[in-house]
Amino acid sequence: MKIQDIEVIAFKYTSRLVRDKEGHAHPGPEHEAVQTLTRITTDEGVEGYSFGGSPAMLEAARLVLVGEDPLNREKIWQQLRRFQRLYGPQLHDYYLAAIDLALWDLAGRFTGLPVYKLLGGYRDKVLAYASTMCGDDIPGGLDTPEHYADFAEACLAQGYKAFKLHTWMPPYDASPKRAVAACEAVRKRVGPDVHLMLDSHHFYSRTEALYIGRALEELDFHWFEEPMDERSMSSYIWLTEQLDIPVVGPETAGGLFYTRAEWIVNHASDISRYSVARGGLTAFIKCMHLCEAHGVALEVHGGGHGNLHALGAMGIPGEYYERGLLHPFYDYEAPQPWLNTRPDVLDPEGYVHVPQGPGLGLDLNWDYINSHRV
Ligand code: LLH
Ligand code: MG
Repeated sequence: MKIQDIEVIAFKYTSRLVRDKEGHAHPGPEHEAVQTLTRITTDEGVEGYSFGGSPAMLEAARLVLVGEDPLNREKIWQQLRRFQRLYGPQLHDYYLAAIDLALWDLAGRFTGLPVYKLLGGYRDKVLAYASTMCGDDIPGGLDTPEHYADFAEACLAQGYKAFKLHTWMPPYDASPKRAVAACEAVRKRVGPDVHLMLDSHHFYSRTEALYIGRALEELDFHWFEEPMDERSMSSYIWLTEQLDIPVVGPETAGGLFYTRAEWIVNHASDISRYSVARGGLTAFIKCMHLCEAHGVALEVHGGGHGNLHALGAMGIPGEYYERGLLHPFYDYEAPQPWLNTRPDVLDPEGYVHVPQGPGLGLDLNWDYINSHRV
């Protein structure tokens, strides 16, 4: 089997998410947005799909992919990784992820197996935590500590067993005291037994992060995520040394799993963090094994089909699926029009289930996609 082509399909949809001046998402008025889908085709008629990807990546991707056996994922990944040196932004880690995930999808469709079984299945469901959007000033939204507590209560009633606050970030008042007040209100409301996590403003100073971390220890929080600029690994070494609460990271730092290796050997965090969005499943597996070899847990960043399959194949914790981002005024459960079924339906016990269809299990609504192409 040989790859014939790779293309990017772009289509319009109506979004209710708006970005503030620092790029964080909040509920807002309806507007038009564009979603992309990467497609890889072969001479045997087998195809693979993944969300994401950009026309910018196609020139370099075609040089590597066309004529290659699509099952040679490692060979293709290594070539794309080397190409990143010269092609830079055209082969961003996110685009590598789209290509690699489409190849995994293709392999799954070819064999008739869900991707997590191809990887080596470990579990077919995983507990989800409710992950909030960042704080805002929308009355009754995520505008006060008490409203965070109201929302946590609503999420637990829906079945979630754990809740992660993203507290306020600029342009809103991101003072450490305000972040702690929201955490206090939520802990008071949900009682002592619920796992709570904080993902705060990502640019606190060392002393501000230490102040918040110590408060979270008092409140028996489960982990503390990305409170400082991750480009300063020494700040995280400093913080992790002083806190008992597990510090989680790095999440957004570049450098794929190589950076996670550096953080592990330098004791910069207690729990590592990775997403298939950073170089794809082929890169994710390398990170997962790296963590396992060092006895370090790995918490997966973000959701979607690829991350669900990764969680299904992880024998190390990986305790939770991140479901969100959620907000009292945003209907996360509403169907995505380009899918017939969403991948991460929450069951009453608080689990999401790994898709069982072949490949990534994308249940694409082609009528919608084709009639909204741009
Ligand atoms: O800053 C944000 O908007 C969020 O932190 C976002 O990046 C979210 O994906 C996250 O951190 N989840 O864990
Ligand atoms: Mg985070």
